[in-house]
Parts: sequence; C-alpha cells; structure tokens
Amino acid sequence: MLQRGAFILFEGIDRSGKTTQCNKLVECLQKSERKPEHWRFPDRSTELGKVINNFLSSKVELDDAAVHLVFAANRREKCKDMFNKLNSGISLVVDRYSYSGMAYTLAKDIPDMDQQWCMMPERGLPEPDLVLYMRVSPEVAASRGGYGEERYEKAEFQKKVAANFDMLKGKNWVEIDAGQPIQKIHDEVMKAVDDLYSSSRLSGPVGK
Ligand code: DGP
Ligand code: NA
Ligand code: NA
Repeated sequence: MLQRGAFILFEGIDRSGKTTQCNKLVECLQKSERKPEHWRFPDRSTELGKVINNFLSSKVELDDAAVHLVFAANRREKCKDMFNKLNSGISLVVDRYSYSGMAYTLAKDIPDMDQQWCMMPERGLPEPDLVLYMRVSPEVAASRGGYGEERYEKAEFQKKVAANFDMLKGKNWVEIDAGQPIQKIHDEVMKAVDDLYSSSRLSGPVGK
C-alpha cells in the first residue's frame, strides 16, 4: 500500500531561518522522490490572506480577536486540500501553522483570549507528524539583517513569542539550534525527517 505523505512543520520566531530550511528540505525530498510540496501560512494568496497581508503590513487595523480568527480561517480554508494531498502520498513541508497562531496571539496578553480560546478555531485541522522548532535567541534573530517593517517584528514581542513556543512544545516536536550554520541545521533536520519516514507514524491516518 502507498505510504501516506508526511506533514512536516517548521515553527519559530521571525528570522529563525525557517524559510531557508524549508527550501533545502524540499529540494532533498524531491531527490528522494517523496513528492514534497512547500506550503506556508499565512497563505497570502487567498482573499483572507490578502486581509492578513494588509494587517501585517499595517495598511489596516483589525480587532485582535478577529485577526486571530482570520489567521485560523486561512488555515481552515486549506484544510481539505491538505488532507487530500497527504492521503494521496504527497508530503507537505509547511512554514508556520497553528502553533504560530497561538504563540503570536498569546504574546499580546489580552484578557479572555487564553490558551483554550486560542486553540478552539484550530480544532479539526490536520496535525503535523513532525514539528521542527527552530530555536534561536530573539537577539540573534534581530541581528539577522534587522527586522523588516512587518507588525510583529519587534524584539520585545518576539521574546514573548519565543517563550510561548517553549510553553506549547508537545509531542512530535524536535528542537533545533537555529543559531548554527545553515548546513549543520539542515543535517539535523534531515535526521529528524529520516527518523519520521522510517517510523510507523505514517502508517496511521493523518492526525487531527
Ligand atoms: P511570515 O510570513 O512567516 O513572516 O509570517 C508572517 C507574520 O505573521 C509573522 O510575524 C508571524 C505571524 N503569524 C503567523 N501565523 C499567525 C497566526 O496564526 N496568528 C498571528 N497572530 N500571527 C501569525
Ligand atoms: Na516575518
Ligand atoms: Na519566514
């Protein structure tokens, strides 16, 4: 029987090197014929994604709770497609997902928007088989060419986001020291990914 695809997720604060590592991983999986696709959230190409893009670039202001739900809805609108791809044997290498949703919203310290509230709209989405958490200190991340213009790219905020990722760390997480050279990080990523493909985790259904 065809093995289902793997859902491999990269999480981390801004400038933790996720995108570089996603690209390198996808390239490797292509060579080994794992049929990978590179996805990222927020997906700015959809109608909801355009709202998110305008919010992140501070072109519009939106209520905090509403923003949380729009980010979640942007994952939800891709959810059927994700299940279908994974079940057809395609592996998804995904740059950010629900953990970012929680870590960034919780960093705003808004009364009533606690962890349970934040988690609710994420229920039923496909669950990653492996979470590669790119750990880097907010100081090192900020020094990488400096943060850009986007809304959340501020050192104080990123510190809170980093603490939230630590708090959210769960099963299937592998922590990677993202302060290392790119190739060394990639080697550690490949080890975790090879472990996943040779484990029995992909013989069961996609988690949700
Ligand atoms: P990126 O395109 O990966 O640089 O991500 C855009 C920014 O949006 C980044 O600062 C992280 C943040 N972000 C990603 N997902 C969510 C989410 O679900 N909720 C909130 N509030 N922020 C998010
Ligand atoms: Na960013
Ligand atoms: Na990125």
